[in-house]
Amino acid sequence: MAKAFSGIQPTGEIHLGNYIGALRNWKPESGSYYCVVDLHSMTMPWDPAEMLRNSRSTAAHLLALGLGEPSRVFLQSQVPEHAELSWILTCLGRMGELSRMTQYKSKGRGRQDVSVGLFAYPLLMAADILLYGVHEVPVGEDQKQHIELTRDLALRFNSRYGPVFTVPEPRISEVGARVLSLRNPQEKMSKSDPDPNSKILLTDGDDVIRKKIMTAVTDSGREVYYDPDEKPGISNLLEIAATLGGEAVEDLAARYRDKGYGAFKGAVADIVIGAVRPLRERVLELLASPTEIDEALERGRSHAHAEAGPMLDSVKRAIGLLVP
Ligand code: AQP
Repeated sequence: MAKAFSGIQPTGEIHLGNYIGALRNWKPESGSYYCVVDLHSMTMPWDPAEMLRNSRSTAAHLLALGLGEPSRVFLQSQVPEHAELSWILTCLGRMGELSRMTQYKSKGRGRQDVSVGLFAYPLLMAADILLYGVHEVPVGEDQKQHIELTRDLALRFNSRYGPVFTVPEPRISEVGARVLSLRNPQEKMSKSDPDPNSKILLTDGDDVIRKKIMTAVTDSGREVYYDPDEKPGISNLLEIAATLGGEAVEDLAARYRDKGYGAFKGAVADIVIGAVRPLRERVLELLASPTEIDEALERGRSHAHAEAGPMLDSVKRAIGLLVP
């Protein structure tokens, strides 16, 4: 398995979209790094106490998934090479290509009151990835464009200054790459959505999960089949249950085609509860042990720094900066 890098923002609690789209594809391979990208979560206004709480909690989720060993989990802000390489890439990136990023277009374009960080953060994301020389970046569909930018920057740098960077590939699942909000299946499930019923958290109890699924917004009609345009709500539930239950979407849809939405939603709830319960138990156990989290983060920081430092030195030598 190729070594991988990926990151997650501490902008709220981890939800099923994060798990299905990204985390379940993160493997604890030696040489892989999984990062709580706290600097990314500063692109929108933030609350310092929440930032601290969410950073630890996000790290606890990653550790509970077994990603701390032999791969590493660390906090982005604790490895200063990320911010430093980001500046170098800021001078290589172009206004035009950053203006085309859909996340910036949806949240910030045309507004004067958003941060410069919202425009520039894909360059920080490129720095995160390129520091570790990885081939693979397992992410959800919404990050595809940012990985393409990362590839362009790596190729541009290598052709101007010499072959320093590995050019990474996105790794995106075919099913479940874009899990949708349970309240509005036109939007993706998102940590920063203020409606708690829009998302299932990995720490939600069985009853809460069942209630959120039973009340999920679905489409008109009563037949269960997969059609993301005509039936986005039902298709979303099909994708969720198929990925977690290890079944093909078509087989699941065929079994419930004529059984009505109520029976189908009940079955989806059973599958989700069965998948989330063991994760929740591990996360809660770890959250009760902050010293264990901090010690794992310190080990992660030290490994990440040991790898990122020499890479940044190579970049600096290539571009004509004096390395002390
Ligand atoms: N709904 C989703 N379906 C599939 N994958 C998803 N990811 C995020 N949402 C979905 C993937 O999870 C990883 C971490 O992404 P993130 O930290 O940006 O998560 P978020 O929930 O999108 O967080 P925010 O703060 O709410 O961000 P915005 O406001 O931008 O939506 C990534 O690999 C991502 O693809």
